[in-house]
Amino acid sequence: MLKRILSTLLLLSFLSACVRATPIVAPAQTTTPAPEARAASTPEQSAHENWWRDAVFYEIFVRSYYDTNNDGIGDFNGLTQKLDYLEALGITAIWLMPIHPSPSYHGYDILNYYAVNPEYGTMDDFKNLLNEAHERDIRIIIDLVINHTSSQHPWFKEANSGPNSQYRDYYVWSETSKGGKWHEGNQGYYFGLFWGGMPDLNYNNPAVTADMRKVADFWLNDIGIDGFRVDAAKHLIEDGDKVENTPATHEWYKGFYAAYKAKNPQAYTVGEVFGAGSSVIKSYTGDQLDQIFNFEMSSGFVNSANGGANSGINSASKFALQDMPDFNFATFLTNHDQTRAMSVFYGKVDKARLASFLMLTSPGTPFIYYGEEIGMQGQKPDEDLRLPMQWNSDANAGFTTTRPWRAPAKGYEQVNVALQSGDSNSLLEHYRRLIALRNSHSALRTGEMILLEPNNSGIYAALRVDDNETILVLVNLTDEAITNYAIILEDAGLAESAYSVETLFGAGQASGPERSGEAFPEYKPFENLDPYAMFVLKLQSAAAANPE
Ligand SMILES: [Ca+2]
Ligand SMILES: [Ca+2]
Repeated sequence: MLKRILSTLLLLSFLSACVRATPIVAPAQTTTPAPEARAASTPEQSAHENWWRDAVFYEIFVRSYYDTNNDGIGDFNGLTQKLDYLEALGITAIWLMPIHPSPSYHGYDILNYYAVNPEYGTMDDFKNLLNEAHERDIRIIIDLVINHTSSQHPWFKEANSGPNSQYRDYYVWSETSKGGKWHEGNQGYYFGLFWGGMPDLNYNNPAVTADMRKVADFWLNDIGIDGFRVDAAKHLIEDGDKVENTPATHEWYKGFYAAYKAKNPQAYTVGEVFGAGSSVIKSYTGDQLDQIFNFEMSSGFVNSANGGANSGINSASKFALQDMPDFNFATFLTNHDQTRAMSVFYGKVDKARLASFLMLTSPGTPFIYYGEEIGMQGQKPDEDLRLPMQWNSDANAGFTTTRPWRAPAKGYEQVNVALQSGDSNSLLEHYRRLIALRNSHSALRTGEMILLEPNNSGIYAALRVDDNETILVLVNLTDEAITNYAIILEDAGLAESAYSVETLFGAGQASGPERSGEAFPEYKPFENLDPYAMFVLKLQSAAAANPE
């Protein structure tokens, strides 16, 4: 193992040296390694046949990450420069918010699906980023915005030229206005669920479906990205007044799934079904999209951390155990559409630690929103949820040397990567430790979850179990020490034996549970749980520890 790591490091430094010695104007000749080769290079991370089950994702708004050409706008080359930071953080995959040409700063109204936003760089810059990421075993997915285009997209401009346009049927038209979602066009009204600048595409027209499959094929197989985050996935096809989760929408994804999997079985899609909990997720998973974001779990993590009670995460986990018992979905704290977690917590770092701990020790594929790992804050308007990354205490948070597209958050001088790097008490190092722990313990990623019911609402406790190991996750969610608690292991399926305990995360030596006759008595790994104490404990039965 060590030899492999060393040789990988040598190879990486050699490759980096090659790339970095090359002038920016002439990108190094790069080839994307085949997916098989990449998978083979990280056996310790391939507990599951589908790579996304073992991944830790990081969501990035390119415009706000790092600016390398001094125009105040983040760019692909900036992100490439920060890959070492991301590798050290331990993430294994990146979701890029839209990277296509667009009239708006956020990019969710697209002008050209086959090009990249020139403000972010060239296609060669993007390919270089993709290659450099792959060299570090970091995969990249991009936003796929297919419900609508920009009203400035050539298809819509042509469609809006009149009822006889060959592209008229690419969009949804009515001769009369039918309400607020219908917008006046040339000789008719078009449907635009979000606003008039985002006309909905008409997926009842097979030509639109064929065009979007071409787009997906181009990015997956010509460019070589690893998958898509599908924007506004539930809104694809309307059925009268019903504008979400229609049977036709589900049918469309079945065809899409079959098409992209046929060419590339390891291509991944994660759908945004805003507000979805496990029961809705179930209706999309298996033959339509690989995963869906679980908003129920997200609220559970954030509410339990914020409110100091286990009811949030426990109820979300119970819904999952009922409808999606393998937790084959994506989790997160908050995303680019929501108040940042640290703002929900009014800047209380202990609560941010708790929330990230709950997410990173739970099943489901976690997505970290950029800056969350250092405790960046942000509240609406939307632009302020997506502010420049806070790299250091210099002018403009080290994001750019010129006037940024939007000023970084106030107080960045106290909250940034440079200050927190290497400080073992920082939120950033807390994230690093947790991600490293998750990456090295398959039970934390894809093990079964057994929710324990401690007799104290301030305690969260769960077992994570797979063939390799049994792990106990234990948290004091409150700001007070707790001594009055006990964990019930009755139905945990533990073997009849004494147990030794290894502390994987947290400080202190825990005592092990001991079976007494028919049952485990109430279990207290520690007599006293400090405020916000967080533990990951590996339970090993005496029988397993001392094989005959
Ligand atoms: Ca730039
Ligand atoms: Ca639609």
